[in-house]
Amino acid sequence: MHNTTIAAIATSLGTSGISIIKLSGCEAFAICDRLFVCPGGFLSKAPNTITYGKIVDPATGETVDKVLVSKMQAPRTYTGEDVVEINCHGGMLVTRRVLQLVLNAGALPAEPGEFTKRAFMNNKMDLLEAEATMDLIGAKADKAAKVAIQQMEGALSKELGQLADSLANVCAKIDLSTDFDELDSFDYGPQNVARELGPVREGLKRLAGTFDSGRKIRDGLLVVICGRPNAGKSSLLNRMLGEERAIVTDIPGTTRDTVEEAISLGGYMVRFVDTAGLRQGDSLDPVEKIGIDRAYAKMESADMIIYMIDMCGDLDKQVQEAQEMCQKYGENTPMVIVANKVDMCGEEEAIKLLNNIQGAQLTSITLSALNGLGLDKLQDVILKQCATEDDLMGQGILVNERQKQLVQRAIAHLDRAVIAGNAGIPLDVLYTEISSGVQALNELTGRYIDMEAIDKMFSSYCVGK
Ligand SMILES: Nc1nc2c(ncn2[C@@H]2O[C@H](COP(=O)(O)OP(=O)(O)OP(=O)(O)O)[C@@H](O)[C@H]2O)c(=O)[nH]1
Ligand SMILES: [Mg+2]
Repeated sequence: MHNTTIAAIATSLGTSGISIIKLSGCEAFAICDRLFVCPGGFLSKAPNTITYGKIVDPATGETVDKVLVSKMQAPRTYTGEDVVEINCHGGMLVTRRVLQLVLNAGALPAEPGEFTKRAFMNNKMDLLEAEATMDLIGAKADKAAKVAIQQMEGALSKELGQLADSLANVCAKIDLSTDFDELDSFDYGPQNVARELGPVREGLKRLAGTFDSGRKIRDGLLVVICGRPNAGKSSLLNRMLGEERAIVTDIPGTTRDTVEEAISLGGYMVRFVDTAGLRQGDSLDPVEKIGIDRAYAKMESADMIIYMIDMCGDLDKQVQEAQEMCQKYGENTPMVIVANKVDMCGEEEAIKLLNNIQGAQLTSITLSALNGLGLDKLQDVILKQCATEDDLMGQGILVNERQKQLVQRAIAHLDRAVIAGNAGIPLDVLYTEISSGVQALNELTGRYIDMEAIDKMFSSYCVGK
C-alpha cells in the first residue's frame, strides 16, 4: 500500500459534457471532504455511493462547479485503495481548477500509468492485464480492442499460469526424487524430465509464434507505398484514407518526406506510408535525397510493400526496379506490384507488363488511383495479410516486445534443460535451468517483481489511468 494519494484528470482534456478527476489513496476521502460540500458532509456518506454537491474553493468560499462524486472504498476498487471520482462539467478551465483544488488539498499529481501500477502492486491485476488495459485505451481498430479485452480477461495469463505450474510440478518431482534417492523409491531421472518438458516447450513455442500477428493486430499492419516520382503514390494514399491528406500534383518529386496515416480496414488497423518518389542523380537536391533515404528505411520495417508503376512513365526502368525490389525485399516481405493509371493505358497492357515481373510473395494488381478502379482488389490483398491472424482470436497472444523477449528466454532455458536431460546430466543442473524458465514466465505476469522494468513499463502509459 502507498501512503500517498494521487490525482489526475481521467478523461481527455477538451470541451465535453463531463470530465472526471480521479483520486486514489488513503487520504482520498479526507482530501475530497476539504472541497466538496454536500448535505451531511462527504465523510458521512456510505461507500459505493454517488453524491450530488458542489466544489468550493476552501480559500475563498467560491463555488467552482456543481458535481457528482463517487466514493469507492478499498479494497474493492480499481487500484485496491480508496478511490474518489469527481464528475464535473467538461470545460477545460473548470476541470483544471477542480484538479488544482484537489492538489492544493494534499493530493500528488499522478504519474503516467500510476493508477494501473497501483492496481498491479495491490494484486488487482497482473502485468499482462495491466498492459492490456493500456492497449484497449490505445486501440484504433476493432480487432486490436478485441485482443486487448481477451488479454484483460486473462487469456494469456491463464495459459502462462498453466505452463508455469507444469514447470513447478517438474521441479517438485526433482526435489522429491533427490530426497528419496537413497531409498530408491521414486524413479525419476533426467530423461523423464526431458520428456515432461516437451509439452511445455511446445506451448511456449506456440505463444512465441503468435508475436508477429499480435504485434500487427496491436500496432497495425505497416504498408509502405513506393515507386518512381509521379507514379500516383500520394493519390493512392488519399484514396485509401478517403481524404486529401498528401499533396498531389503532376510535378515529379512533390512528396519529400514520408507521410503516415492509419485506417481501419475490415476491423484491422493498417498504417499506410506514402514516400518520396525513388530516383537517382547528382541533380537531386539534398532534401529530396533525405526523403528517398527515409523511403528505403521505411521499407526495411514494412509488413507489406506496394511498388507502384506509372503506366504513363518509362516502363522498362520501372519493371527493372520492381524486379530488383522483389529480389531485395520479397523474401521477407509480401510485395504488391501495382500498375497505376490504367484509365490511361488500358488494363490489358498493364496485365501484360505485370506478367514480366516475378518474385516470392508477389501479387500484381492493376489500378487507377484517379477513379478507384482496382482499389477493392488491393484492399483484399492487404486484408488477406491480416486475416491469417483471425485463427488466433480467443487464444493467448503475445503483443509486445517485452512479452516476446521473456517467452524466448523461458524457451532457451527449457531447450538447454531438454538437451541436458537427454544427455543424462544430473537433475540439479536441470533444476536450475527449469527454475530460470519459471522465473522468466513469472516476470511476464509480474509474479516476480523487477521494479526497474515495471517502472519503465508504466511510465509509457497515459496520465489518469
Ligand atoms: N490518369 C491518372 N492520373 C493519375 C492517377 N494517379 C495519379 N495520377 C496523377 O499523376 C500525378 C502524380 O500523382 P501523385 O499522386 O502526386 O504521384 P506521386 O507518386 O505521389 O508523385 P511524387 O510525390 O512526385 O513521388 C497527378 O497529376 C495525379 O493526378 C491515375 O490513376 N490515373
Ligand atoms: Mg507523392
